[in-house]
Amino acid sequence: MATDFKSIPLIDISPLVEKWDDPNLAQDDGVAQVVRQLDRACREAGFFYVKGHGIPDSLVKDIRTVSRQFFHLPYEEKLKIKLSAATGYRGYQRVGENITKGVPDMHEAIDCYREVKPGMYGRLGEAMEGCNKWPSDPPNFKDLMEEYVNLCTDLSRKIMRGIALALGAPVDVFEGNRAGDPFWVLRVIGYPVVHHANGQEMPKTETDVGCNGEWISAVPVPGTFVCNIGDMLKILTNGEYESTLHRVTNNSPKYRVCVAYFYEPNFDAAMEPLDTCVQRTGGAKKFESAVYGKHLVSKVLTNFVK
Ligand SMILES: O=C(O)CCC(=O)C(=O)O
Repeated sequence: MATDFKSIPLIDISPLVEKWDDPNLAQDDGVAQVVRQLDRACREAGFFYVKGHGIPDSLVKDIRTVSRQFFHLPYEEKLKIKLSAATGYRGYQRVGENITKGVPDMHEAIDCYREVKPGMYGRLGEAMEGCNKWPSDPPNFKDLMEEYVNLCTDLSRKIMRGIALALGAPVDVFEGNRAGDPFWVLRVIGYPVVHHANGQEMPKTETDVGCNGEWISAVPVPGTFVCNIGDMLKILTNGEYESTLHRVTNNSPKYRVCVAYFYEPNFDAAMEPLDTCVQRTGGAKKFESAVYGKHLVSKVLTNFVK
């Protein structure tokens, strides 16, 4: 549970990234130190920065550039890849089309998911069936994003190995039937500048993380990624780790882009508290079993203005 943290921890995960498939991972001193830091960050903040992640800065820079280039295109051009039920909820959405907790979000975005072939998950997966909608302009957008997704998926698997050890669970507890075939989500998000009635722009803030009724700013730290815990990990850990409320406001005088990658369980996996975590939290399951795909579909079906 997020407690009284004052800043978001920064963890150098390079020992874990280097040794993630070493059979003696749990015995390595460097890895053990990373594991302790992950555990503390997940327990106290629900958020952490990672450095030493191995994803090249040059790729991150290119991802940022093509995202800006896409959002800069005329609206009619962006609409060529418009998101709808027929596209499996993949593609472009205009500012205000996405709704969070009943309130329209002040952003435009391209939503992408692991692709779903017809019939792959039966009735459960029908709403998400489809291929991603990539723009033809900029021409290298699709290749760059696919490369980025692959690297983020590999990196997330490594971090989840560290989190498995932090929980005292088998190192591969988040693989196989749980998340061996992760249903990743990628959101390429653009936040326009918000002008106020008197024409003034507000002072710059970034992503904020909630702690005891206050907001802590997640300022960008070069060479790092900000990671946060999602609802599925909260269930799996029987509430040992909790997802922390956060908000994003673009009060800067510049258009802001964020390419958010979400590492999710297998689409058809039943999420329920891990035995290890149930034992560590008093022996009673605090959450009912929930199929991830069902949770996702109900969210997606209520996420957009009609
Ligand atoms: O724009 C950001 O910095 C983060 C986006 C985010 O948290 C989200 O899409 O859930």
